Amino acid sequence: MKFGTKVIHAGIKPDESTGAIMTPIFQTSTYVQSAPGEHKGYEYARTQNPTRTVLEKNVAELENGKYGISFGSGMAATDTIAKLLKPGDEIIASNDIYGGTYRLFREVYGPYGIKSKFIDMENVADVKSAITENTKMIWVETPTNPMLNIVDLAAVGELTKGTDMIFCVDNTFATPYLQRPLDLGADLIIHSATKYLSGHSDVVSGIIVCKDDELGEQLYFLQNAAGAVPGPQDCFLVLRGIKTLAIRMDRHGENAEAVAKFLITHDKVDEVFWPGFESHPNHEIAKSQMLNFGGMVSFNLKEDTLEAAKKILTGTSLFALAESLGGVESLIGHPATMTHASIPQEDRIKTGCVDSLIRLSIGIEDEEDLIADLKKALDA
Ligand code: P1T
Repeated sequence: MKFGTKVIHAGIKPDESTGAIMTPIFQTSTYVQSAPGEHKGYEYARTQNPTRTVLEKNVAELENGKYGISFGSGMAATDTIAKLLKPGDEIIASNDIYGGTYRLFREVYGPYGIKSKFIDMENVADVKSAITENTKMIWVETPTNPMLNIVDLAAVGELTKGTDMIFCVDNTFATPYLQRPLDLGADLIIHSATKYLSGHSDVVSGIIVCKDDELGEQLYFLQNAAGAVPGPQDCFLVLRGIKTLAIRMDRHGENAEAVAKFLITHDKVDEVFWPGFESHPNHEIAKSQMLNFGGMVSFNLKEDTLEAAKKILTGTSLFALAESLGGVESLIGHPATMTHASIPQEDRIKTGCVDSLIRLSIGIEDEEDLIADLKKALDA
């Protein structure tokens, strides 16, 4: 099955009892047993839920994985992965990363004795030299949030192959339509399904995918033991969103290209961060590991002040000022004060996340309207 067919059919069958073509929302907390321990594979809804099972199978197939383990948010998925580690273990993560992931590793797991090192991963030699005998996890975001740097997944896969390090990729920005990290050597994929997978800004959800039996078993154990599971209605919404993932990502990518090419011509704009530009430091790697360059574009202003950024952030009409990304509607955000405020200013600025940096989640509206909206805000 090709990808555009898989999003609609993988892991999904009409409901056996009614023929309903859409996966029913099994809004139940428990299941009746015919005798103690005799049941239909479902005992208690923290442990299993049929709507959730379909979502987990579907996303596992989209990522070319074997196991899908879903959660109530992307952060709950990340938290579950961190629970695979023990005191003394070390995580090496991209220094340009979603602020909440940074906060979780540093502020929640740091006090439990799990160290995290945040490094620039654009050059994989730097990842190699950061590895110590305590390194147990390499955590990659690519494209990164918010600078849209690209990390060479196959090269990191070579580094971790045959070692006890877990190579985890946050594939939220790319989605399995654009990039499939398990094929390039990753052990785990995590998604904030809140974003492109669901695609309509109406649900908070997360999922992990892996191929390895032992990791799959450990993660299902943690999902049930710690219980940060998604509700069935949220699973239904993510499943429904995924059906249009391929066509949405094509349009997000085309619109992002048009917006990036417009921004680069504007006098007030200093740099535009979009992996599709030939001048992007890892453009060739992006081209080789992604189908298109995704729907995110960041840019900074020649006048690098919060005040200058605020004028743009409050000057658009179609682009709504809001956290999050990956929905059909376009959003404009200010990483320094919004999504990345939990990263200390000094560390943030080093990665390029300066006060005038503006992040756009490009929706699937008509590109002319998006460009006109940005032009109006920039010209004002
Ligand atoms: O919000 P939640 O579903 O818990 O997902 C967390 C998360 C994980 N990984 C990446 C790459 C993310 O971007 C996020 C959430 N990000 C935002 C809310 C944001 O606006 O960047």
